[in-house]
Amino acid sequence: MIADGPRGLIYGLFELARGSRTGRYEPSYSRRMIDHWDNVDVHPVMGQVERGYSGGSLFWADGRFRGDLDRIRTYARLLAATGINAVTINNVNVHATEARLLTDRRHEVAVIADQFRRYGITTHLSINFAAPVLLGDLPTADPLDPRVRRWWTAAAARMVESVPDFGGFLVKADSEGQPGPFTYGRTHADGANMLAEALAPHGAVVHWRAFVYNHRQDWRDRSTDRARAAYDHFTPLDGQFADTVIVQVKHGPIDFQPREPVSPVLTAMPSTRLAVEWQVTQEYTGQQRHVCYLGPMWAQTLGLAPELSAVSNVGDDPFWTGHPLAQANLYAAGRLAWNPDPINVLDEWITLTFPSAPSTLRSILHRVMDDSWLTYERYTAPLGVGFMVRPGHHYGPDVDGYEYTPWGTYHFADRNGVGVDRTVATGTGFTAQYPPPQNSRYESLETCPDELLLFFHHVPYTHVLHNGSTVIQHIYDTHFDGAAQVEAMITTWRQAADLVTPALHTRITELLDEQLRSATEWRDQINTYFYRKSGIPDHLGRPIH
Ligand code: GCV
Repeated sequence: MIADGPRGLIYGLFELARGSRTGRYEPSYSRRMIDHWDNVDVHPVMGQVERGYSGGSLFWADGRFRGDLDRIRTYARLLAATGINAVTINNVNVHATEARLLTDRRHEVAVIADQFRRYGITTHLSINFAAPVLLGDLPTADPLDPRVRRWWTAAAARMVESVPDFGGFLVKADSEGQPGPFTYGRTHADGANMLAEALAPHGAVVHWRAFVYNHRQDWRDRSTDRARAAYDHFTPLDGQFADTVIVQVKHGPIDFQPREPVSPVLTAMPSTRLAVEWQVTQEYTGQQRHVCYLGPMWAQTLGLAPELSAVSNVGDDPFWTGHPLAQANLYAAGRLAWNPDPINVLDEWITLTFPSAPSTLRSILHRVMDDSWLTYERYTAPLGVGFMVRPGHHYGPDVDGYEYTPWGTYHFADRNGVGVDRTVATGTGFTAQYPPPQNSRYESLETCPDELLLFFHHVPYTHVLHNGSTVIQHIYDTHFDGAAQVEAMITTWRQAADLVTPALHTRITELLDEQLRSATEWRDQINTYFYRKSGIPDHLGRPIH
């Protein structure tokens, strides 16, 4: 039963980790980190947990430390059981109250770290790069200013007094309004190395995020491409980062969309320690109201970096993850970082979470979950174009929601065609960031994979895909199919009524109903939008509003 699923998961995994079944297990990734986006204060827009869909924070509520140590310990045990060995406890967007976790609120970090330590997990902290200024101590946060360097050295030393095995800092700098070294004309290597200098004597590290881009773009400026940004900012700095700096790179070049190519940064910085970042919390993949098992998507980046950081999907919800089946994503993140073989991960999760499941239940879960990522992809934004979500909260369809904003996530649909030209020949040149043979594979319409076509190319609606369909017909077909697949998930899940607890069955049934409502809305908005743009009817004559 999944209500005590975490318990089943924990016991089962301890057995696995001990190697009692098939011998010795060793992790493939050295550091396997979960990043919380938990706030201390309730943020007026983002709430207690930024992009959190599982209730409140395990650590803080309304500005106070919750002090529920039992729950934190149980959570630590659950994470250790999946193979996680590091946790960053607070949001990368570090606001004024959260900045004080580094200083006068560090005892809270210490208490949390005491719980994680019992399970071999080190505790890390997100910091605000301008903390010396924000906390009122200095007039500057210039990383080359000796006063600033002394400030960070002292802050790191005090943190280590409180948390002797302190893991280090996570930094989002010069990104989406967060401060950073650019303010002082310094590079990201200058900024990261300053923090590394403060932490290294204590054996602690800096995770420095590569998610740096201009979010004030003009759609007419076709030379600026958000997909290019991380590579353009970071690859010139390869070899300049200290040994204890880990540059943390989102798995795709833009922002956790359901389908993106693998970030080119992951293969372009051979002299830098890299971590790949996955978003376990389902911001763009159904917000834990939709079943969307992400193991197969993440598998695309396995082996490209020695470390993993995964954004948590856990909160104080009784099922931990809001949607009970989203536990599988948490499990997959830890498990794939331990052993990057995606084949049996979902099956393992089912075995460990439902230890006495009859084969009918196993088969039901597989039918509902196995292809759920592809199903989600079918009824949302087509062919890799991404970002057709409602602005702000990012749930549900709004094709033009971001099209006339400065965020740089355009699809460029007009009456002739759709997609972003990122070719060297006629577009932003992004394809050149890939090494051969991927660069030419993505550059050419002949070889670009269908599922990424609109990420790399602007094409007419009548463009013929490798599968023989046209772009417009593919849009109609996938959207009708995707919504129908959700209906089939509901029918399948009904058969589990007597095989799981009523509470679990009801929760999943309610969420599947919402998934169908939402998938239908996606289907109808996308199909109508592209029918009206293109004027080309569905050749099967299905209803388009
Ligand atoms: C924590 C996306 C999300 C933001 C998030 C950001 C990031 O843009 O919408 O909520 O901020 O990514 O990864 O820093």
